[in-house]
Amino acid sequence: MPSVPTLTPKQLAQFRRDGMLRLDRLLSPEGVARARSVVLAQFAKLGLWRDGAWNIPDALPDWPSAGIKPARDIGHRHPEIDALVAEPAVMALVEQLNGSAEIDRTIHPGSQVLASLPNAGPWVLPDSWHVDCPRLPSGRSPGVQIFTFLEEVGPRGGATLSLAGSHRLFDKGRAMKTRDIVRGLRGEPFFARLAAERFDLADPAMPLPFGAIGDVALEVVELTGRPGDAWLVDLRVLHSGSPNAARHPRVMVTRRFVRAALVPEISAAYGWR
Ligand SMILES: O=C(O)CCC(=O)C(=O)O
Repeated sequence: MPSVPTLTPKQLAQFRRDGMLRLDRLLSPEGVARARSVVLAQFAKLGLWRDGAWNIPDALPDWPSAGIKPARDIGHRHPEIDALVAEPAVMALVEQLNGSAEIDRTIHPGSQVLASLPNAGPWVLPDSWHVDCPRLPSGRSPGVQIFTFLEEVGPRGGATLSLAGSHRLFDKGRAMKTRDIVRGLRGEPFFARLAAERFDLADPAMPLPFGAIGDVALEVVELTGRPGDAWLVDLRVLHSGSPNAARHPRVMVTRRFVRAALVPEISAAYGWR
């Protein structure tokens, strides 16, 4: 990956269709190493990282408990983590997807660590689909979210799940928050299947559900990857945490890049003054 990449027409078309795009080795190994050592130092204070290896207790949490609260146990405001998700390569792609360099820093000010201890019995689909920004009456995308990895996250390893294609649902010319979107989806057979059936999908070879609502193709995608890989995801895409059936913690970092020009519309959609 060049230091300041540009998305190809094929990648842009994929992003428009799926609302998400995976970029291998987007982030610098040095930046990843700095962020990883800060986070592992926090895990070490909790006794979960010792002598260069995970030290996982026998008694594990049960999903949906993650067994760790990143805000409390790791903290979100680490310059090394902020710097990782603001590397020039990231900012160049965010600008290309957002259509502007101006990022709002009030609604989602900084980066966030996403972490969970192994916590799965049978691996089941979560039922907490949500969006982090409302649908806007203009139909425009509020922005882009990056997800990246400080440890390798494989299938069923607690990755964030995203519903590819869901950014193209509900272009209804009105504001919709998560509650309205989920209510609107309830009668749809595909969504009812996601919400009601508690599949046991522990075998990573089993495909996750895919289907359609009207002419919008949808697929549940696990945002898996290795340190340095990243996913860029349209902020309209429905997503959720998922159980971690791996033997080690899931450690990811995310940041939401909200388009500054849309803050008035987002504020109005939330009903803020
Ligand atoms: O992967 C997770 O723990 C959930 C991430 C999420 O819901 C979010 O970024 O809004």
